[in-house]
Amino acid sequence: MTFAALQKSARARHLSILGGFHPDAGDDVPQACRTILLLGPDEPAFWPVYQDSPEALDGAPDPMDRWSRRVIGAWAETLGAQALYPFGGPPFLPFYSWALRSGRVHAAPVQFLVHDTAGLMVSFRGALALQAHIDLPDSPPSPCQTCAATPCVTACPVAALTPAGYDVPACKAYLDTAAGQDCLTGGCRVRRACPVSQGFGRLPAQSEYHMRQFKGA
Ligand code: B12
Ligand code: SF4
Ligand code: SF4
Repeated sequence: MTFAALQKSARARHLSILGGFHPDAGDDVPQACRTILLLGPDEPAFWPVYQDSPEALDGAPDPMDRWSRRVIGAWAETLGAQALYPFGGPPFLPFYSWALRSGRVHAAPVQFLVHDTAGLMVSFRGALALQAHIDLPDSPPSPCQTCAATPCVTACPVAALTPAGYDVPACKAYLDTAAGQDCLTGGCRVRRACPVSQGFGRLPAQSEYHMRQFKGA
């Protein structure tokens, strides 16, 4: 089983392997796991396919998390792997730390995660814990190294998300205002300001789904 073959299988499920790592004793991963692969939506193909799924149409809560359990869970079974999810807590599995371990994802100046192709729009639907050692491609450097303008630092209209931290109540309060409808329906302006995010193909409707979930949380 090669990384390329697994990436092809991920894409067939409208997912993408955004990074991976070979765990050591310090990583909080399942026993006997030799490779962790982090899975995110394959953009822009993911959203229209998800919208036609039974989970998106049945009106029950947490449709995207249920979609993830079904699709990633079934794939893991065929691989003899364990499926792991970023939701379902607390306690939560340490996806933020795992993302950093992959070397494909870095902490942006505003602390959110930034990926070499997804930018600040990076997000995870789950992970596969495999017993096999899968050779992983080399990781490119962080895009922040060559981003002189750092637009993420000043993009939040109410300075709720800056290098000083994330003021969640201030962010949510802004989402309730008329001016905040742009963040609510189009996605966080900080995440959108990143030039790497802009080339990723995340659809505004998908951002709106997540922003409404976040606002209601
Ligand atoms: C709780 C949580 C939140 C909380 C608190 C965030 C926080 N301060 O940590 C709230 C509700 C505020 C939140 C909001 C959002 N979150 Co959130 N969140 C989580 C969640 C479920 C658990 C985090 C956790 O406690 N992990 C357990 C600890 C023990 O392990 P760890 O994560 O490795 O711990 C590290 C982090 O906590 C990190 N850390 C410490 N302080 C901070 C502060 C910030 C701002 C961040 C990002 C990280 C961070 O340091 C720890 C050690 O390395 C993770 C998924 C996960 N399972 O990790 C997503 C996750 C971090 N969130 C994510 C996302 C997408 C969002 C939203 C953008 C959702 C949306 N609307 O689309 C929003 C932000 C709204 C916006 N402005 O756009 C993504 C990452 C996105 C990114 N590019 O960074 C994750 C990985 C979920 C996913 N499925 O991909 N989230
Ligand atoms: S805007 Fe620039 S500094 Fe900010 S996360 Fe994106 S690449 Fe990094
Ligand atoms: S969603 Fe809007 S208010 Fe909240 S952190 Fe992002 S830019 Fe700021």
